[in-house]
Amino acid sequence: GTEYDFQRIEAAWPQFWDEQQVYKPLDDGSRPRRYVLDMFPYPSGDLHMGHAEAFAMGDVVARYWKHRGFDVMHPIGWDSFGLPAENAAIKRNTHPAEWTYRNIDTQKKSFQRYAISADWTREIHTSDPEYYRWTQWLFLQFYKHNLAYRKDSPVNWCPTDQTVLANEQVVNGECERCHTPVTKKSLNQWYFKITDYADRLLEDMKELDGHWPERVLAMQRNWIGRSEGAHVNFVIEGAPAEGADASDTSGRTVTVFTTRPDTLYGATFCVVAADAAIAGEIVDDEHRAALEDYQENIKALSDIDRQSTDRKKTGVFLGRYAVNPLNGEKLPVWAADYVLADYGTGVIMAVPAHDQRDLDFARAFDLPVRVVVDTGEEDPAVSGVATTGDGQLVNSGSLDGLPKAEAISKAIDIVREAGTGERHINYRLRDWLLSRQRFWGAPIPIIHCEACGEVPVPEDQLPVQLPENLRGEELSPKGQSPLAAASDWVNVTCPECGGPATRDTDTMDTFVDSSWYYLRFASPNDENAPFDRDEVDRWLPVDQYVGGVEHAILHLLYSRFFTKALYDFGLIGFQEPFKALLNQGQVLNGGKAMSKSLGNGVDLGEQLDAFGVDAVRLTMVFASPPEDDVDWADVSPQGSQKFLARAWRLAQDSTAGADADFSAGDKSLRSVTHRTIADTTQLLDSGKFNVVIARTMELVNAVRKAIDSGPGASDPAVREAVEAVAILLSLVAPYTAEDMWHALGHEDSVVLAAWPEVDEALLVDDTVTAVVQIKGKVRDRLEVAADISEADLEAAALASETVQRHIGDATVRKVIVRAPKLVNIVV
Ligand code: ANZ
Ligand code: ZN
Repeated sequence: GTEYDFQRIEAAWPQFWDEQQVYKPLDDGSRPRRYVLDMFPYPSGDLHMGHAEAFAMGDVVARYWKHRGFDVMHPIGWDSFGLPAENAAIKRNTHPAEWTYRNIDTQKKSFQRYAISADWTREIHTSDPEYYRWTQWLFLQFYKHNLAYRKDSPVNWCPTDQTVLANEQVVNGECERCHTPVTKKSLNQWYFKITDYADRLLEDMKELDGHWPERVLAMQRNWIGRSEGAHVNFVIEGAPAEGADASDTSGRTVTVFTTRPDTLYGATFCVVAADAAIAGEIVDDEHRAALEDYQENIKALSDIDRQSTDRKKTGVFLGRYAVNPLNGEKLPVWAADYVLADYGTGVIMAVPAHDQRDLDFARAFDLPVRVVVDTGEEDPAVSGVATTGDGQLVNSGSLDGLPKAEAISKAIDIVREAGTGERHINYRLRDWLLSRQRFWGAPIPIIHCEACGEVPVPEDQLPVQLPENLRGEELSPKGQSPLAAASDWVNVTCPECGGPATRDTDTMDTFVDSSWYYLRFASPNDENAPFDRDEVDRWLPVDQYVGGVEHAILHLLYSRFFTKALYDFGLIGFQEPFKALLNQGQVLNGGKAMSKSLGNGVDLGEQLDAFGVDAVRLTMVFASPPEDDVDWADVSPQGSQKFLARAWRLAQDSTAGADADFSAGDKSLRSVTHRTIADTTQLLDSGKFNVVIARTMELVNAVRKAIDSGPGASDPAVREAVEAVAILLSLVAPYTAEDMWHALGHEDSVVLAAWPEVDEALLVDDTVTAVVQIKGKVRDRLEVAADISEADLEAAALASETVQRHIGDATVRKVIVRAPKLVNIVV
């Protein structure tokens, strides 16, 4: 065709790419391997602007590395278990699989139109029995290694979704999906013991430094929340000993976690979490009713509310006193909500002078405030502001005079020697609550037998398949898993004793599915194992992972935990799954995230219809650095389309044949081309994709100029430059680039084209701008060789049409030449 027609081009190449299997890795060891992975999509309906951006970024990397001679694996699959499918099925009286697999069909077509360089032969679905069989198998490995266990615990409960939520799924006290305020409920739940890995998860982040976004590392560090301090034992006088009858009065030893053992002399009361079992165990009879009232009142509060500094402090006295092991002082014991049951030991020593929360509490209940670190600031009892900085210890017996750090060490020594405490490192990280009372997930492969207890489903009986006959309302949660109602499915014989037994009816958090999928891509059809060790050794870890910052904590932390555990099980040979991480920005519209309620959504399909895939992709990449947001209101897909047409036209115009000798081409265009390749190579290596597009645009302008008013369309340098343009464009505009490549006479795909080699000699910046003055006025500027002779420069100046026009009829009296920068003509 003679006009740039994106519809024709989009129709022309997909079949060719398929036939040539251009996106399938060779996997023959002839090239070094690289693994590029986009966070796999949830099949929510159809591709949207967010996918379009994320996948455009990942594709730049995958395609670039391929040009650079790597054997690239760039797989794609579906995170296809999850609540939306189930809710849709309930509403439409169908099975979640129907909604899920229909969405996958639609979305896959869109992905293919969007021309991601994905190897579709490796496509996986986490909701396929062929996949979740191995999710279950992996669960059993965790179980066998004592990393999966059940316990009764207060859990976050969404009354609307009727399901348990992980802490992370509670956002500002609300269910992240339906925004219902979350309540607490005590349930027997499955957990993964991720806390065993807290230290390694933290420690190994060193390897990721510089390769992952700093803010993601910071978020993970914060989530793991390592605190150094001490455990110190206090005896609560008169309370029953642990496990003893309520009538026992021998005293209860409780342990507090403190990061400030130096302030032990400043403790003026103790606080237990009001909802911790211990509160009810130690309270005296007189105060029991008040405690129970209080417990009822705080039930609905989220941890965030409870710890909020603007909320008025509340609590109840328990009628007991705890003995400070350092000085024997008796401290009143309170129960309050600002102390959390599941952090540290759930009991604290309160030091109001040096901890703001304790100070607020002390002021609310008129408890004493005693300064033990003199920081030189105003007395907290007066100012209402706790002092937390360094200073000299006072009112602290043998600690007096020491600075904070030394006092911390010494206090720990003292309690350790007295047998009443020890150094302790505490983590904020909790074990991973993985069971869900929902249908559309991988069933937990455990059988409960009255005689044998928990019995793992024998591996040869995996997968434990979801029942296929449940529909609509039968799937709706009723406080227990919908699976519990499927009695045919639930009732089984015990694999150990053959007696009657029941299946576990919980399904796994879908984060379990996504914690190992990157391994499955190495051998997606393996029927004997979750993954083939040899393939995994060849391809993993992932060289470049691409996805949204919304997964900064959970998915990445869980995947890192899985990798470490599988390493410990001897199943893989590395401990970090993702060597490098790119968080692409969001696509906004009018400066705001697109949303239904704002009515500012942009439909990707409409954009693709109007401007073509390549123009949309190019716009995404050109708009900003990959990690920044793109505001669709500020960009111009029309402009991108025009640019693509201009670039495409160059390939139509260039007439030098495939056998052209580039070295014979026009030198100045050649140096622009080679400078562009050298610079864009560096820019790509450092992730500045938007600048690569800008440089490609400049190169296109230079070629146009060379064709129209330079050496002309047949110059080999023009062909060389157009080839470079096609290869650069193939990173973001695969259809246009392929069409250009073939217009240039190539028969293979541009996807497979080698990255152009830079001729260093052409990079030497050997032209300069010479200024031509007539009677002292600048009249022209000439691009000349840096080593031009005075005579040549004078001749070039006098030959300039502009200069001749200015000289007119006048006689040239004198020409002063200062090569290579200046020519001064005196007339
Ligand atoms: C006495 C003290 C004095 C404290 C002082 C701090 C400052 P991070 O750093 O977050 O680990 N704490 C311990 N367990 C708690 C719980 N379950 N709920 C609420 N607060 C709890 O915080 C550790 C500090 O938080 C601990 O050190 C404890 O107060 C409090 F000048 O002990 B500290
Ligand atoms: Zn049994």
